[in-house]
Amino acid sequence: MTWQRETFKKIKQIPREEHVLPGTALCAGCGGLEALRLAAKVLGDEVVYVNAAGCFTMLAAYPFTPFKGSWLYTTMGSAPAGAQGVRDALDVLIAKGRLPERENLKVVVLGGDGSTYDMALSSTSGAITRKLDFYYFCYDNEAYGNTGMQLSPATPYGARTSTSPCSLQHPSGTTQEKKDIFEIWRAHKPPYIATVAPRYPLDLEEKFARAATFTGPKLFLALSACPTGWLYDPGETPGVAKLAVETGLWPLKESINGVVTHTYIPKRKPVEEYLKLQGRFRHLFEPTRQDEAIRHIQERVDAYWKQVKNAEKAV
Ligand SMILES: Cc1ncc(C[n+]2csc(CCOP(=O)(O)OP(=O)(O)O)c2C)c(N)n1
Ligand code: SF4
Repeated sequence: MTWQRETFKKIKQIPREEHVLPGTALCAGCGGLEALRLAAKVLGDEVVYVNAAGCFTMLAAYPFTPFKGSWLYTTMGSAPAGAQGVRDALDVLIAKGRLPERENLKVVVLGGDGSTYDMALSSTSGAITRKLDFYYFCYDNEAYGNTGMQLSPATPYGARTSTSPCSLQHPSGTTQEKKDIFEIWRAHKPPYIATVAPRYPLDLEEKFARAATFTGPKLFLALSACPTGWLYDPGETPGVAKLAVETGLWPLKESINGVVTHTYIPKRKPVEEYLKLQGRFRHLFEPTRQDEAIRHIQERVDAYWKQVKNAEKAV
């Protein structure tokens, strides 16, 4: 099935107005910040961001903030619970007539993969089960970034992190496979889930526009190329982020009421092209090439896309 964009067909349709202003304390070349900047173009300013501890906490170092809207800081495990409190307070104020409906706000959780895939999973599960009307924006840099790039459940096979170094026992870095949080969310039956990547801005904006039509939990998993943790020059972020999608490692897809559609089918370059650009995978190529590990990564991607093709044939 070919996915059609309805709202964002051309780049010039993306609003020019910025809602995440420049001058944050985040690293130069932060792919997560680029994704948030684009997301905010659809979300607008009528937002309360509920931010789990992580890199994005640096977005609001009192008294400075790049947001025109509001921001609340929570612990790593409790941003969805914080979002529930904010949503409930808004609903009560509106119901009592103390806040006009036109001043209603969107509630948006900001969480890294450490929170999203790991520490906040139980409060997320509770919030989805309670059908909380909120957005969850996960910027996935595939590690616990803010505290020095420790292994997270989102870290992919073969990556070296500060707690999964390559060693004689583990020459290919981590042997864990990235947790499939998209499917964990889908099992909870929320109305909307999407993966996005900032190098595909029309795809990203369209998904935020679609999500706005649903009441209930809405997840966005944003590829967040991270020069500091993935060990490449900040100027390389666009190339790295694009190759994540073009190799098929970061599929662009959405789930509407459980029905999954891939929104972009890449021609699929070899994964090696993506891996080679990043220091976190350098041990797979130097001092000796680890063919088995590279083949393993390629085979996992091939198997994923084969299953996508089979599923689409079956429709
Ligand atoms: C329960 C708990 N353990 C540890 C920490 C310390 N801590 C603060 S930020 C952070 C890393 C968060 O990782 P992630 O959610 O992936 O976001 P990122 O830092 O990559 O943006 C950690 C471990 C904490 N705040 N709370
Ligand atoms: S460590 Fe990575 S995710 Fe965190 S601010 Fe820097 S570039 Fe962004």
